[in-house]
Amino acid sequence: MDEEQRAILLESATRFPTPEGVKLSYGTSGFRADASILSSTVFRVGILAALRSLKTQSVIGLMITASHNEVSDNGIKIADPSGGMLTQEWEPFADTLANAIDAQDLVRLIVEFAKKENIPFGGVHSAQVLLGRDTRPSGESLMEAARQGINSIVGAVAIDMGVLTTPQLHWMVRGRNKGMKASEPDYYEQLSNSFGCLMDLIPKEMAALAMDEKLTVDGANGVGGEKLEELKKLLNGLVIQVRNDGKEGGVLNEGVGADYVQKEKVVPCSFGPNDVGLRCASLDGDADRLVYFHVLSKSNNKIDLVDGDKILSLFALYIKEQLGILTKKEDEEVNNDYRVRLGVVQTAYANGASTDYLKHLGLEVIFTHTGVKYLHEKAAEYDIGIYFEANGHGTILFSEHFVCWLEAKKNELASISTDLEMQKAALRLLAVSNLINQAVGDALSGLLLVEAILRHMGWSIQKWSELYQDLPSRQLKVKVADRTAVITANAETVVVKPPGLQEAINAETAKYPQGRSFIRPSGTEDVIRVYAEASTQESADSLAKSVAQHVDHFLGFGSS
Ligand code: NG1
Ligand code: ZN
Repeated sequence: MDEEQRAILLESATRFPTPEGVKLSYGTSGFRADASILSSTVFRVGILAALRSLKTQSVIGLMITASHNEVSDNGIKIADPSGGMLTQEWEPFADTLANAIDAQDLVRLIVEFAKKENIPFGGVHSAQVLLGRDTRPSGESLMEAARQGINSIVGAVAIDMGVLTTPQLHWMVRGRNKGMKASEPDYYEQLSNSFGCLMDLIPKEMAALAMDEKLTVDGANGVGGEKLEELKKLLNGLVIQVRNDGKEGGVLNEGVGADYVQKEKVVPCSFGPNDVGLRCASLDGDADRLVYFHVLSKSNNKIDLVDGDKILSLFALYIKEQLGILTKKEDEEVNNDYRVRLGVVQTAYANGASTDYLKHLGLEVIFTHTGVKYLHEKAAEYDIGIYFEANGHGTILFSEHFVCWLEAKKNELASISTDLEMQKAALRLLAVSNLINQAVGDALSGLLLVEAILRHMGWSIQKWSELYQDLPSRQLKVKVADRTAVITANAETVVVKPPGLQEAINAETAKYPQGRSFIRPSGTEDVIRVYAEASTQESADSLAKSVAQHVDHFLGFGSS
């Protein structure tokens, strides 16, 4: 790095002093904190994104969102060239940069890191960073901080894509790096075309059924609602009504959104007695999570939640069915020697009943740490990897090798086989691979796939929900003095430190039939999360409460 570059960095960094006494960590998905203290972090992540672009010689994404957190928070994360999350290898550097004490320290760290990573400054390729933000009021000024960070790397170009859902930005980064058309209209076109394909391939007997075409969506008063309004103009055979689109003054994530609906299991604002039985869906603040629900009764606000685990189960069932048709042995003319590897990835938060259900289907189920980056990485090891967190964050990954095989198969079938069902199965799987976001979990593409599959099966939301019965569960948060004092193992199901805490959890769990409980430090909030499951809601509540009391006793002050 030359003197001029150093001087520019030093000058711009002095404009973004760090707030006193704040230590930030890149966490489960980027940095998150109260928006008022984030400018310097966002500025520094802008620099990081430009460096990552130089290193990879590819387009990098930078998204400003705090997803499901309250509106006063904001956050920032990086999309790598594949469209996935920033490589975990660079996370420690992100932490170091964010916590550098002053401008001099920051520049010293950048120089050191750039040398270690051999980052090519001043080469033929300049850095390119795509920027997106959700609808949080703080987004605009944070975007400016990000731009200044990027611009302090000589030659770097910041391309502002404006207000987007998180998955749209990831999709664009992936598309650009693959040389594909990847604008916002391209996104809508790809989703609506592949949805149209799936709808055209619905078996005749199902297409003839009188199904409810209407879906009512809670937009969390965030970006998802307005983007869905765009998308729905291009859809045939599906009528979408968006509520909580943020235009009527509702507050982002306040009493609305996928996180609220999934954790509280009650109707979001602006849903009520008149909606009993309707098929409803809820997005989170940046539209990367999706859950479904239906209102149970006119007399209270209870819902039947159809969470990420059940979305996963629906997808798995459909994919397995299509693969079964495609690779059936009866057709002698077709070469069926390829064994397709289908994997399903969950976390410890997956409802135990969903895991049992998936295993009964004969599927390979794998567990990873919480956080999509871990699930995504695992799912990418399969020909088709389906991953979902219970909170509605997930997607289906198709390996490039498998998509090529599928293309070839489709052509082979069209020329030599008279088996129309096999041809349709190949076309359906190809359409799914185009519809469902390959970069990251995406509520909008997930929603279209759910809708197409329900139509394919001829199922109402009630029928879908009956796939299996969730075990009652409860989640709590406990504020502690230092959440890093908790160390876990076995995909976060066992506490290793502090000593004695796991034994206390075991003793509580043993008191309840079908009891299961675990704790882990949150990666996005300064809390310890407690999860409990048991045969009745009362037992799950009581188990969660006693485990939370142990956490409080071992580690800190006050629980909520
Ligand atoms: P943390 O705060 O680490 O629990 C939450 C979710 C994750 C993931 C991330 C990123 C729960 C229990 N945890 O992480 O699953 O979605 O946010 O958005 O829902
Ligand atoms: Zn989100």
